[in-house]
Amino acid sequence: MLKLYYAPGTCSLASHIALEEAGATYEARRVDFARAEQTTPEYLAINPKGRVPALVTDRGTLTETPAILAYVAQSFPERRLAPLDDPFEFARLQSFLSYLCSTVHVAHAHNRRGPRWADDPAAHEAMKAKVPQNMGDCFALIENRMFAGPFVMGENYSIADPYLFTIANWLEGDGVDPGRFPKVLDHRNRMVARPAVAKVLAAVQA
Ligand SMILES: N[C@@H](CCC(=O)N[C@@H](CS)C(=O)NCC(=O)O)C(=O)O
Repeated sequence: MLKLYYAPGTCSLASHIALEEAGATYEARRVDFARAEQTTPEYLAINPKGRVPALVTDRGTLTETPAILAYVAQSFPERRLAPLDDPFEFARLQSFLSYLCSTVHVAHAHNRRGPRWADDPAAHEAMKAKVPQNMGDCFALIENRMFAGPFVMGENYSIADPYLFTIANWLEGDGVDPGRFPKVLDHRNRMVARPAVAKVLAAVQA
C-alpha cells in the first residue's frame, strides 16, 4: 500500500489531496516537525533530504512534489488528473508544477528557512523582508498570465489544482493579501468545497 509522509501546513498537502482525488488506497503518516522528526535517523532512512512529502511505493520511495503528483496521475489514469495522452499539454502542466516547486515555494521558504542560505541573522531578516514582494510578484504572474480557469490548466481539474491550492494557502502568512488575486482566491474557495479536499483538511488538522 502507498504510504505518504506528511506534515500539516506544508507542501505535502498537494500530494495528500491528489491521492484522495485519485481514489488511491494509502496510509498517511504524520511527521512531527515540532519534534524535528524530519531530522531523525529513522526519517532520514526514508527520505535523506529530511523533508516532506515522501511517498513510499512498492517500487521505492518518491520525493519532490511534482514527481509525486505526476506519479499519482499516471497510476490512476481513469481519474484524468493530467492530460496523459498529449505530450504538449502534459509539458505545460509540468511547467506549472515546476514553477510552483522551484520558484514560488523557494520564495516562500525565505520567510522561515533563511538559515539554509545564510548564517548572519541580519541576512535572515533581509530575506524575510523580501518575501511579500516576491510572493506577490509570483502570484501576480499566476493570476494574470498562467491561471487558465476555471481550473489551473483550463476546463479540466488536474494535479496542478491541489498544488496551487496548497501554496495559495500560504499567502496571508507571507504577508500578501490574497484579495489582490481574485481568480486564485476564487479557486482556493472552490477547492475547499471539494469533498476530497475537505476530507484531507479534516484529517490533517485532527
Ligand atoms: N522540493 C520539495 C520541497 C520539500 C520541502 O521543502 N518540504 C518542507 C515542507 S513545505 C519540509 O519538509 N521542510 C522541513 C525542513 O526544512 O526541515 C518538494 O516540492 O517536495
